[in-house]
Order: sequence, then structure tokens, then C-alpha cells
Amino acid sequence: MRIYGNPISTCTRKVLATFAEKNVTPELLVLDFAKGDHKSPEHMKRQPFGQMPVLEDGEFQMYESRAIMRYVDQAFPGTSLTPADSKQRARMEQWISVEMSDFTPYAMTFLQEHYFKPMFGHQGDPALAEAARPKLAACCDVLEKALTGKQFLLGDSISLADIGVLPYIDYLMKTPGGNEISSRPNLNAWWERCSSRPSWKKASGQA
Ligand SMILES: N[C@@H](CCC(=O)N[C@@H](CS)C(=O)NCC(=O)O)C(=O)O
Repeated sequence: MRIYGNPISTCTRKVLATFAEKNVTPELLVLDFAKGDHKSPEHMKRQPFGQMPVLEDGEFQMYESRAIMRYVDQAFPGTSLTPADSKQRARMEQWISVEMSDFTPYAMTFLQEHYFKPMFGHQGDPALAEAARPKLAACCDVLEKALTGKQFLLGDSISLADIGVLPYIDYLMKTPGGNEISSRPNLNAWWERCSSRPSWKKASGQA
């Protein structure tokens, strides 16, 4: 299997972490943000929104990182990252939706203003990030409560729901928004547990 993406991209990283949990290394075809590879006519045919990642499995191509994670989990044997039990599976989908709707938009504001804009030579606006803080904090409160007495969001086993949040937290920790994680004991312990896994180290370029 092959991934069109970039090692610094959050959406690429969650897909790479899923592959790593399955002990599979996909071929990574790097799209250069600075050169606008993701907006090239060739890539727009693969991903009509001009974004990454895209998965290619033989003749089959697909985009949307969360959908790709589900495909990768089912495509390979080994430990499943999706519970067999329907109620637990529904709970996993609930947390994936929370990540997408209630966590990531606010975390991304910190990432953009404090990390990615400066990385690409643009001035970030810290006030924009601070405006997102109350919503980010509200979601962190929900996650903190959900993680009480648990190793992972669903209990004792890691699932796609945990993996999907990691890329955003990793960068968030490098911004003033990181204290929303580090100040909450359950959330912080969960982050340390997940981010010390070999799969995350590999996906985030630390191994
Ligand atoms: N919903 C898409 C979002 C993909 C996305 O926003 N990718 C970013 C990199 S993490 C990107 O390509 N940004 C460039 C752009 O939007 O122009 C997914 O989950 O795959």
C-alpha cells in the first residue's frame, strides 16, 4: 500500500500510526507543501480538495484520514483497533466524532497560529488561538472525565479513537495550548501512555 502525504502532516501521521500499530510500513510518497504538490492537477485527481493523505491499494484509491484508518485496520491481520462488540464500536465512533467536531477545530487554531504559520514564514495571531481556548478546555474536561480509571478511551485496549487525537496533541504540546493537556492528570497520563508507544514514535519521526 502507498500513502501520498507528508511526515509533518497531522492527517498523514494518524494514518502512519495506524499502519505502525498493524506492524506494516506503507510506501510514503512525500507531497511537498512548500511546492504546492497537494494542489497540483495530478494530486487534485486523487484528492479533489487538494489535501493529504491519499491511500492507494493497487487500483483502489481513497482519501479522508479517518476513513483510511478504518480501511487499514481491516486490511491487515493482527490486533484489531476496532472493537468487535457493537456497543463498544459505537462508543469508538462517538469519540472519533468528538475528536473531529469538538477537539480538533480548537486545537488546530493553536497549531496554526503558534506552529504552522511561523514554520511557513507567516505571522501567527496568538489572540485567535486564545479565543479557541474555552472550547478546547471544555472538550479536555470531557476527555478527562471519560479517562477516569481507564488506560484508553474504550478501556484497556487502544483503538482508532485514541490514535486519531495524537497528532493534534503532539503539536498542541509545543504551543501555549499544551497546558490544557498537562494540567489534567488523566488526560496527561493517557497522552504519555499513547505517545510512548513505538507506533507513535515511528509515525511522528522519533524512531
Ligand atoms: N478531512 C481531511 C483533511 C485533510 C487535511 O486537512 N490535510 C491537511 C494536512 S494535515 C492538508 O492537506 N492541508 C492542505 C490544505 O488544506 O490546503 C482528512 O482527514 O484527510
